[in-house]
Amino acid sequence: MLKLYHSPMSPNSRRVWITLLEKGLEFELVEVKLDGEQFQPDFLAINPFHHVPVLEDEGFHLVESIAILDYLEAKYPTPAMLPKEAKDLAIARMVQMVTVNELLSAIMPLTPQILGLPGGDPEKMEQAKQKASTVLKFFDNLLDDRPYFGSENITLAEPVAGTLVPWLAKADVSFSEFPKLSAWCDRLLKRPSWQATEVPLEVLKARMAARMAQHKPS
Ligand SMILES: N[C@@H](CCC(=O)N[C@@H](CS)C(=O)NCC(=O)O)C(=O)O
Repeated sequence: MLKLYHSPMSPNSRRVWITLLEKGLEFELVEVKLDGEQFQPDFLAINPFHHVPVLEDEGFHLVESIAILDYLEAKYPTPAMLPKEAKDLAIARMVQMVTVNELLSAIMPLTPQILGLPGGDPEKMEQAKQKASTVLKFFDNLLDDRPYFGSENITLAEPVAGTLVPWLAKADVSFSEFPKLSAWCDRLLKRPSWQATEVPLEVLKARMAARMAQHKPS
């Protein structure tokens, strides 16, 4: 059986978890506590970069969430989660890559605000919001009359962007100018796969507060 090493705190793990659910696959979840378990020799033997997610399939270990999604699509092609037509495929891929390469790093300064915790540099937070708005506008323009990016059905773009974009509303990033993207967020948040993998804000908050306290200079 497929085995997913993950942390419920990890958006990168959640992409894979959602995709496994959307594909209706059977799998076992193994939680890796990111307070040190990722550095244990047993885990480093399967991922020397000490990151979740890792997918195990018949003794084969895969790292890197996007590579894992591609593996799942190739090995379990039904239901299809990548568009076939060139332009639609490019749209799905762009959404994945822009999320990873532009949005994720840009919004790090917003983490305290997203979680409702004190702190954060106001100037950096403002810059992060501007960058986030640029990405939201780009995504909104990519959505046409179809409910998902380049498709009538959910694609591999959704587990990547859709586990990050909806959180931005919690940092007061306005969606009012992006109605298609806003409707897309609502659509995803209603899906059983999103609901089954959502970590309650209070849990995230408590874990993040504990981590920040651990790293505070004494
Ligand atoms: N590029 C990797 C990134 C994975 C990653 O950064 N995972 C984080 C959790 S979201 C992690 O395991 N952090 C623990 C650590 O760095 O020790 C992927 O997409 O799978």
